[in-house]
Amino acid sequence: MGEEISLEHRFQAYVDADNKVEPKDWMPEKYRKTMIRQISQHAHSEVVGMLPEANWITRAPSLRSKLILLAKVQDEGGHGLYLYSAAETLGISREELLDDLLAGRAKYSSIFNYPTLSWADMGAVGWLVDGAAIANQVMLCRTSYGPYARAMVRICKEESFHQRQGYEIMMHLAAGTPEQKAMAQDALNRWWWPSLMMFGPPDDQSPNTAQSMAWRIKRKTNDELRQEFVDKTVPQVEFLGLNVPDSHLKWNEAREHYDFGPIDWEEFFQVVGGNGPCNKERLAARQKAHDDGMWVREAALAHAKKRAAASASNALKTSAA
Ligand code: FAQ
Repeated sequence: MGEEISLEHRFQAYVDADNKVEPKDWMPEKYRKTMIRQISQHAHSEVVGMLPEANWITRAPSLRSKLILLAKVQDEGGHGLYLYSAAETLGISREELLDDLLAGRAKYSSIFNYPTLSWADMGAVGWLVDGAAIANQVMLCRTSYGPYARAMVRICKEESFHQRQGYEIMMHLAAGTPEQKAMAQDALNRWWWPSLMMFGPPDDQSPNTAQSMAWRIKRKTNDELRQEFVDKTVPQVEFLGLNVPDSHLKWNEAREHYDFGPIDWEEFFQVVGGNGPCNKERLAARQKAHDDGMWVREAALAHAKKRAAASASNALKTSAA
């Protein structure tokens, strides 16, 4: 018991000195569980996050926009893979992580439970959702768990491309016909508040923030990041000639930040609890992809077994010779 406490003190001093924790280092069990929780939720978000956009690949308005959207969605699949691998370094298998997702035990970002109703939503998702993801993930490049921090560096570079892809769509629509501008405004209206919710509950209702800040998993709180996102994004809305759907939004000279209206946390908790507009559809799509891919997993395993048996028999022959 005393030894455990002194290990915990040493661990805290180690992260306080800004060192990275690596998979084989000693870590408190709660740190390991927190990292598995956060990294796997993040991986699930990337993979489920492919679905709202995949909806528009076949309906992209030009070959160029289709290619770019395809590349973006493919990047998200890649982010999911790095992140599942990072989670696996903590001693959990990919099968367990996926079982938790498909059984509804694991969370993924609330944002992906909203529908993508028009092409302008591809603009709003890239601009706002990836913009919010970057705000959160730039901080995570300095998170204390080494494999997660390193995965984040590449992911952030790709997210910057995604954010520009979205903003470019919004620029075209906002400078287009009155109907196109109205589409852009409608998408902004629907995605603004859910994007602010992505940062998680307010700090005083966030059970994990204090410990995660102490362990340098999180470097900024949910409210700090949300404020940064609003401050950065409002001028981008103004540049587009659109309006933020918030009558309380106002620059606060004294704080040097925008004040913004109350967030509907009841809606957030409903969506996180499984009752958002698309939760069931998203999980059903993941379950179908998992079932459809079963033969690939089985074939890969059978092939790996065959190769292992062949190399074992070759090794036997060599040692007998
Ligand atoms: N949705 O105590 P906290 C992307 C949960 S990637 C659902 O504040 P924490 C790329 C939270 O898990 C987007 N659940 O928790 C892309 C906790 O529940 P638990 C994903 C949420 O962990 C773009 C409970 O509420 N990014 O978008 C949400 O300290 C476009 C209490 O919350 C990441 O995952 C939410 N929004 O802070 C892909 C980044 N917020 O687990 C495709 C990594 C909170 O105790 C298209 N994650 N909850 O049962 C993080 O930075 C943190 O986990 C937070 C939450 C900030 C999300």
